[in-house]
Amino acid sequence: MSTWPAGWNEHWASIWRSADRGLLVPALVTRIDKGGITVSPSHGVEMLVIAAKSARRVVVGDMVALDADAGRIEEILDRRTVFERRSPGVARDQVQISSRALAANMDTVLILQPMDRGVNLPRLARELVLSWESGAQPIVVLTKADLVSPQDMEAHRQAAQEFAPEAQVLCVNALDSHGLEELSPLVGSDNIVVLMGASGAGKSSLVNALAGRPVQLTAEVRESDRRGRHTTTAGQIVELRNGALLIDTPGIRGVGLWAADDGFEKAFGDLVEFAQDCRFADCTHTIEPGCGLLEAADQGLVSQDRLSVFHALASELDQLEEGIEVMERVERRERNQRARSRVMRRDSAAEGPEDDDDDQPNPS
Ligand SMILES: Nc1nc2c(ncn2[C@@H]2O[C@H](COP(=O)(O)OP(=O)(O)OP(=O)(O)O)[C@@H](O)[C@H]2O)c(=O)[nH]1
Ligand SMILES: [Mg+2]
Ligand SMILES: [Zn+2]
Repeated sequence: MSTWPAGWNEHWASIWRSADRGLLVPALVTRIDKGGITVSPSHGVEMLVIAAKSARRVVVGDMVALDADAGRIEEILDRRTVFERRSPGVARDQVQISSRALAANMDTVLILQPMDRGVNLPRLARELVLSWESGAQPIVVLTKADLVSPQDMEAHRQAAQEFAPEAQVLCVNALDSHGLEELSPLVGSDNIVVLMGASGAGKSSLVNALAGRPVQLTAEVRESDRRGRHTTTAGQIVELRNGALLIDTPGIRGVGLWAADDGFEKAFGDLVEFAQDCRFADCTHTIEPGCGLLEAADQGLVSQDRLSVFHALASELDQLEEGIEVMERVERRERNQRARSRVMRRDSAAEGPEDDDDDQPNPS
């Protein structure tokens, strides 16, 4: 039995050596659910632990420093990559804006979309922006190939590829191992691979197919609206025989963008190139004459769908940025107010009648 957690390598070893962590031991976060945080300090060993306040925002895939006796995570080691989205449940116009990490340290993000419902291109674009921003390599996996005709499959593949010019797009049938010929080699040993996608997209089915055995629960999607049932409720790592680590995630409904300048530029790299031909430096690519992007669309080099998703996501990112600025202003003001009122209290205490410092015996 190895004394290191799965996924441990020279990268982590050198981070570990860079500080004195005393008796703490490294561990991999393998599962997070309502019951708590599960970590693995070495292959085959799992323990339920809590997290110190500073390590509260731990996610599956994190490498941590563990106080094994106390059963407490003391530190999250610097993440190599992290998939973050905007925190759900916060109205868009509200001042409070925050992000939520879903997984860390993965090399690859598999973005799953089922073909039987038709590929949701706006959603795919969001998932690509966040994946590129995470620092990991995205691969688009269109699932349920057995439920569509070969012609439809090819059409879906092409549409997805237009939205993912820099990523590989694969079609799979997770219920038949033949459907995985293209994908399996991409899930190599020493790789950490996270599966993202809506509930019912087939994430757990694909984990089972890649593992070659049923390790994750799966469930039928509802007939009425074709929605998934949120069968997977926790982020969870599954280790494959070749040593690859798969992170199965609960299906997420909305994919709110989080600050993602680099991710956006990467996801829309082809359009950014056309935009370099725009006559005006501040072109909004909507009505301007001499707009490189609109010209490309006219020539059929960019589809109208993609152009409108580009505009929608760009303005969402702008709004997000404005919102964050407003929030920071408000926070700064509140901080200043609190500091001022502390000073006032101190001043009035210093001047107040109950101040009888003079009567104290002089310590010197
Ligand atoms: N025909 C067919 N059905 C599939 C395929 N992949 C998944 N399914 C079915 O789709 C349903 C949902 O699959 P799951 O793997 O549970 O989906 P999930 O993405 O893990 O969903 P959540 O855990 O709710 O987020 C199940 O009934 C699967 O059997 C596929 O490639 N072909
Ligand atoms: Mg699942
Ligand atoms: Zn333009």
